[in-house]
Amino acid sequence: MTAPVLEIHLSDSDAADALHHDVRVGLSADPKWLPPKWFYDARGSELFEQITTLPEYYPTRTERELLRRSAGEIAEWAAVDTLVELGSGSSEKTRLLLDALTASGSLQRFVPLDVSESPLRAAMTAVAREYPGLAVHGVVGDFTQHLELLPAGQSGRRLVAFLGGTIGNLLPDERAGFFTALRGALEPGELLLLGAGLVTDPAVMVPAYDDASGVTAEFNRNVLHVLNRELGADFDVVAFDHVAVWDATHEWIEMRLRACRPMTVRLPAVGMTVHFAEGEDMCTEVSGKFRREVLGADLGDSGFAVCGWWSDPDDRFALILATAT
Ligand code: AVJ
Repeated sequence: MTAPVLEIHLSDSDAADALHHDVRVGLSADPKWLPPKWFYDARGSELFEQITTLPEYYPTRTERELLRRSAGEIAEWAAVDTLVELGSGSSEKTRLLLDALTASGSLQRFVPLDVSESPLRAAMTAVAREYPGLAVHGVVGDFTQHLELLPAGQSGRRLVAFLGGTIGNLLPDERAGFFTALRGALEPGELLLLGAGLVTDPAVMVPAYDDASGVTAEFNRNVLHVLNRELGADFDVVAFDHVAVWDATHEWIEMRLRACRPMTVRLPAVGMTVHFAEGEDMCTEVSGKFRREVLGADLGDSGFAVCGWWSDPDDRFALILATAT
């Protein structure tokens, strides 16, 4: 087994600068907001893993089933020598792709990219142990910034997996920018495998983001623990209620934290004092859900051609295979 390689494009001080910037912008806006990537410290990553096992949270198990059905066909599409995974987290479902791609004989390397170093290291170690012939090359980075730094294919093509519905966390403009940047980082014939949540019944979608056992609420509030620790802030974390709403206009689930009383919060590291009115909402995540035509058009506009589409019988989630044209 070759020792895994870890490349760091996001140093602790880059991450601190980015957090400071996002907090300055988001907490001085009206309404207040924070980008969802700050959920994922070690504790937040662990809470997200718990979410994926909740009965209400259908995306993970639906996507896993779709991967099980499609992995063989995907492996037949092209001789892929590198599997890149963006926002890889635990890379749990990725094993289905790794199995199919190693069985087809062409895969040499796995490149997981994530913003959060410790879960990335854990995932790399586990994958390297389970797939002894595979080179594992992790990248600590942000998929909205570091796509051009991805290692090139060696002798064959790369398949870039962007799973879990994380594409829905980008706002429409950011999503278009992401597809264009990704297309720019790929050679013609290289592949994108995208996992995306589909628009379905709000009675199914909302509970997935507001589970009965309160794990998602704790995940949501975790961002305040991150700000308390990283910025010396004094959020009274338990004084914020978890809220999940379906926004039918934008077709996204919005997670919010609602102040249950008036509060003044100090954030010394960014020199801010922020006031919350009783009942004031701060947006912490949008999770977009998609319609087939819209995704196909977005991909086409950025230089991808859809060559495979798998969805579950209830049409709640889709896996889309696209080639760079
Ligand atoms: C992994 C980012 C796609 O939006 O469904 C889960 C994160 N947020 N529950 C999602 C999440 C609340 C998840 N993504």
